[in-house]
Amino acid sequence: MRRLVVISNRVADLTRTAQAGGLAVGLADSLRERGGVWMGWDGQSLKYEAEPEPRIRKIGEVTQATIPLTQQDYSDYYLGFANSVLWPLFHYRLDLVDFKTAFLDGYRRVNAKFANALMAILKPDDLVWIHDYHLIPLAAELRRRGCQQRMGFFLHIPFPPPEILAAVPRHRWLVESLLEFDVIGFQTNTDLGNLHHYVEDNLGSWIKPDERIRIGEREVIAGCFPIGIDVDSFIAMAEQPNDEVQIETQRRAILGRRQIIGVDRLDYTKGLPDRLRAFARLLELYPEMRKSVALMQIATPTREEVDAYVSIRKELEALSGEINGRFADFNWTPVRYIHGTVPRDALAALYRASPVGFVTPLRDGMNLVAKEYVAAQSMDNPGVLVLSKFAGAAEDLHEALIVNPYDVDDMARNLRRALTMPLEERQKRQKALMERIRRHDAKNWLNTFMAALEDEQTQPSA
Ligand code: ADQ
Repeated sequence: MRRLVVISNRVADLTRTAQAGGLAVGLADSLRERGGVWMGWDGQSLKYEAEPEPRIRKIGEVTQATIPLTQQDYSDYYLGFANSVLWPLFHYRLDLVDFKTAFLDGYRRVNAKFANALMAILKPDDLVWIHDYHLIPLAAELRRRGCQQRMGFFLHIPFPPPEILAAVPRHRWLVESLLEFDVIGFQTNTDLGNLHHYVEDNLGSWIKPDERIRIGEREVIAGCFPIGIDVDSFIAMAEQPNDEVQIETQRRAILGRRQIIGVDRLDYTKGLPDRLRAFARLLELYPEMRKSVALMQIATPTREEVDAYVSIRKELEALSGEINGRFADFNWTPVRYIHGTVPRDALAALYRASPVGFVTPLRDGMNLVAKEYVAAQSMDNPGVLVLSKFAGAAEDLHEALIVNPYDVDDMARNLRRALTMPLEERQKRQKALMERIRRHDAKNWLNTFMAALEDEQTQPSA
């Protein structure tokens, strides 16, 4: 088996169990299984000015190679181009894009830095798999340095329609850089279709009947590879008794209360304010629900140096206070808003103890929380997943209650439907959803992407 070298902006700590962030979770699950090298920023050090050597550490079958960034890199590349330009742009939020030429320069500089560090590690026979919007120009940088290895790219977030992409300066350069990969993977057919439209309209490339993109003399495989979770290990975690969660669940059972759960990174793409409003609307429209239901929203802080993240945090704190102020009673708190990260075993137990999983992003590449919620349910008495139609997961998880995350009334009605759904219907939906998350699990994601990457019919560019 050829050695797999994975590169992502940040390398997850494989020794920790609490991990917030879909890329870290998805990749860690897949890499532990196959082994290989994982290179990226260590997520912490910002001190070195000189070009550093990667720091190497072996954890199980995975060799981690980490490089530090400078403060300037962090500001321009990470907070700047990646998270103030590409992240909002790719999530269709042009109103939040904050473009500066210095950000673009930083983005190119750090991609060049990653390429230099990689050149010291790569062996001729390696398969190179690069992840996410931070590193789109990395293949081009590596090719410039003479790299001939097969290179794949997976985009964890959505790929926007051409008319949105066209709003950012140098969008053509960005897509041309993307096309330097041999294999480009997307979460959904919608994302893949958006790339097809862009290359046909702007680059004069064409899509062959076998779906490969023809650019001059080269061919690129672009496909849909929906990411999944390690279903069995999640089930095992959910089935393990967790004392703290169990005590809390028993208390709720005595009081005749049921829990709706939301779990997210605290991000403006996740639709959190309207999710809270929808819960309040449920209490308004159906007063009989008061005191019999509560919303637990767990939100991990991320990217707090970016202004848009500071405002979403304030908005949520105010909203949860407002809803509690309006509806709470001396013995009932409608919204429990937890600003933090929960260990994965506790998370699994919490999903299992919640009759409704409420997942309402305004736009999301896939959304692994939706899949984790399904995996955690017991077949005897499963909960119901209420899922946004704009999550990539909705392209497959048809048996969830699919909602419009911009329509508060629609979400409130579906919450009620979920809370009053007969057991037989819940079981039927759960069975179908479980089959779907098994079909597209972490292993399948890795294997299908690897099969495309190992397909030698596509020649790397000279
Ligand atoms: P994210 O935007 O981070 O991922 P998601 O797919 O939902 O979104 O993954 C989040 C992961 O972090 C889940 O495994 C979840 O359990 C965990 N997590 C989130 N909040 C947590 C908390 N408060 N405590 C503990 N754990 C928490 C990006 C894309 C997604 C895509 C993934 C994978 O934005 O669309 O599904 O990558 O490709």
